[in-house]
Amino acid sequence: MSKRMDMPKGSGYDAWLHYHRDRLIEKMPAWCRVIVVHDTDDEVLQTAASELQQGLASMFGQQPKMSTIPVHVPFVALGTFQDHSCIAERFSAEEQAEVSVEGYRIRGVEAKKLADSTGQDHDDIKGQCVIIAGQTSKGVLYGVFHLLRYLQGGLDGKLKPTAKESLHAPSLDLLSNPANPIRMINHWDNMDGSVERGYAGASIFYNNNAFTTNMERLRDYARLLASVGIQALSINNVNVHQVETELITDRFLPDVAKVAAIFRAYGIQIYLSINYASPIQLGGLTTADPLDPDVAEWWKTKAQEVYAAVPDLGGFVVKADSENRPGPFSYGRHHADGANMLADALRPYGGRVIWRCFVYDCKQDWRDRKTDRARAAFDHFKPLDGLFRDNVILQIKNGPMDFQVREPVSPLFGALEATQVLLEFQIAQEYTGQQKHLCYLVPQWKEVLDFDTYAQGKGSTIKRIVSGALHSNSESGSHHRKATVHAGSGSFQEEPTNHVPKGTSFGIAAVSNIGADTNWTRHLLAQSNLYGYGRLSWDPDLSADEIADEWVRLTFSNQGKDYGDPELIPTIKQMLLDSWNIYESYTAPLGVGWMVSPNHHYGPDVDGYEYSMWGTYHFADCWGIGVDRTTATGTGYAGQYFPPVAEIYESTDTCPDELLLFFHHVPYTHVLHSGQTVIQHIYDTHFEGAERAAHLQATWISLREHLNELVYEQVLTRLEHQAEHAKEWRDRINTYFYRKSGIPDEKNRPIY
Ligand code: GCV
Repeated sequence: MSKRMDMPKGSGYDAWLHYHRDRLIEKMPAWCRVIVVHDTDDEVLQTAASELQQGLASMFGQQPKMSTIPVHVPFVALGTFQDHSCIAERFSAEEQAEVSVEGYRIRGVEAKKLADSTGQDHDDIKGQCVIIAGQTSKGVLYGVFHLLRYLQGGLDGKLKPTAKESLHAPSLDLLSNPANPIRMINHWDNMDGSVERGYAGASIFYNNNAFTTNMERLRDYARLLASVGIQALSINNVNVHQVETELITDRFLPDVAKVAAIFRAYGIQIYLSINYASPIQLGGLTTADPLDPDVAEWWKTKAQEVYAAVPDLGGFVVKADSENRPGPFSYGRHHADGANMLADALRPYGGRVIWRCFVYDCKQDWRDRKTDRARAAFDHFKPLDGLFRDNVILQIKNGPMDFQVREPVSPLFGALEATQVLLEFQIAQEYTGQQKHLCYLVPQWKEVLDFDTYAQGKGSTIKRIVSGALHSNSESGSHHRKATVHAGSGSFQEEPTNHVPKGTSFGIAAVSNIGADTNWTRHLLAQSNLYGYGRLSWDPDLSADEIADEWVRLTFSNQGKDYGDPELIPTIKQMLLDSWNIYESYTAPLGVGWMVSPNHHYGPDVDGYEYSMWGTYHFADCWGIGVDRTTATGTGYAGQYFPPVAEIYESTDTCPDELLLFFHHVPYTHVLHSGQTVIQHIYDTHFEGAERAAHLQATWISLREHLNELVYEQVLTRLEHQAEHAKEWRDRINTYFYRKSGIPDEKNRPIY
């Protein structure tokens, strides 16, 4: 059994896996007393058995026995259909076929039925048995975590807190398959121990330009991730600096291999972010030109070395030609040239290239009103559709800008018809309060996933695009590229790649929000975002409410004091559900974004980016505000969407209020669909937002007697800060727009 770090109760270290003893359950259910798992070398299956054993022991105060053969007492058995006949015989061929590679089935059976149906010698089993089955050991591991969630009372948010009835095994009968083949977390950790946009302490992977020796912490992290179905992890920042460039050399590969081993046991494949200019920096070449044969050869040799050290490395993540990082543009080449060259090097080992589409000109001239950063990803990558190798995946941020509290969905989704894509979210709250403010992001992610692009008619939602479902169903995914690429950019290869996206290299990635703080996320309630991201990437149909409900139950049930208060769970849940809207209301209005202090991105600074060269304007003057992104008079960005979405955004008559200023420049007196003017909306939302932030704090205080003191205190400190800071936001924004517009607040509230 793997060792875990011992942390005080209430520290938040165990997160949603605390498995507290439920005092309502007097004794362990019979079927939990023996775990049947066949003798196996499969590490992930061993992990699954060990997790189940530890979880049950912790919840019921009694250590289940392990058995490698079926026993004559009730039991819980786990294994794959293929390797475990005692498992396979519990499911029909059709039922087995319904389980996908990483999916699982859990079934409770009356022991009597078990005996009847098999005709085997089980007649003397009394009571119930539970079977956890998958096609692969990873599926079984996810099934184990599901069962443990169930026992903690949070099964998919659909159960009441653990009651005796829910322990009745035969009531269990479920199938669960992940919607997304890739469910990934990206770390922006640097080897000096810092984390780019990290708000929860130092890196858990590195310090002082070396790998951590604290493998227990990494293992505990792997558990958290696997428990919500994460199976891919990039372990270093996409901005690959000098030392990190050497991660793919002998200097660090033995360490990478050790980390890979920790995560492998939890079914998680690791990836490395690489420096596109490595052939120059490490190899002494004079160029990193993707079409230079020496460069291609250098990468082939490098891939051989890397895979000798870590044979199951997932592949490379690449940020190229973005924010001053090197890339193929320096050589007059396209991104398909760059990505394909790397893909060819990784192909013999089954490796993938995850190529980021966050490519834009960060040195924009404000006089040029046609250049628009929002257009950039589409303009760069749409013309390359169909030209990427089948082990290249394009990673696209959810919006066209950069993880703002509100922005539209990137129009590149759906526009790429013959290219595999990963959607990129940011769990780290870079622009959403930096884990000092409460901002449960699942509702925002749900809006993105449910957004209908109309790429192939109604129902072409983002969730169907990123899971690969839309491509599998469509003709468009199967035709090869014939179109000619426009843009005057050097040596474009016109050959089609014979690539047919089949749905295995699609999914979701997200920037991590964890660090070395004891509770992982600094703001304890921000753990809900990590949990929620995992659950949503497994099942995008879960609602934000269901996920919040699960997380709150798993985190706050049985904290030791809460039996008396039936309101605890719903109250904390409501705080989460309200929080994104609250944060949005006291920060940048109506989708305009970017009113934060430059560089560190925290706190109000309305003109912070207006007079910088990064191209993130709001164009506020004394008459109006907003960016004209229409095709008629603006940058043309609205035209990157499919109809009818393009038309909806094109006109102020149909553009949704919350995105009005993203798409249109309007006078302050413009009347919104809500009936308010833009200026009055700004005042109202900012006054209300600050009040609601204060209410979050008051609500938390009202729960005090029902919470563990450590938990109470750590969250309270954050909420106090948020309430104060929300006032600062309110005042800075309101005074700015009052002074710009000269229009007073209808309700005559104090604006300085
Ligand atoms: C890793 C934004 C962030 C950067 C980040 C970049 C990216 O610009 O502020 O810190 O760099 O996005 O996603 O590459």
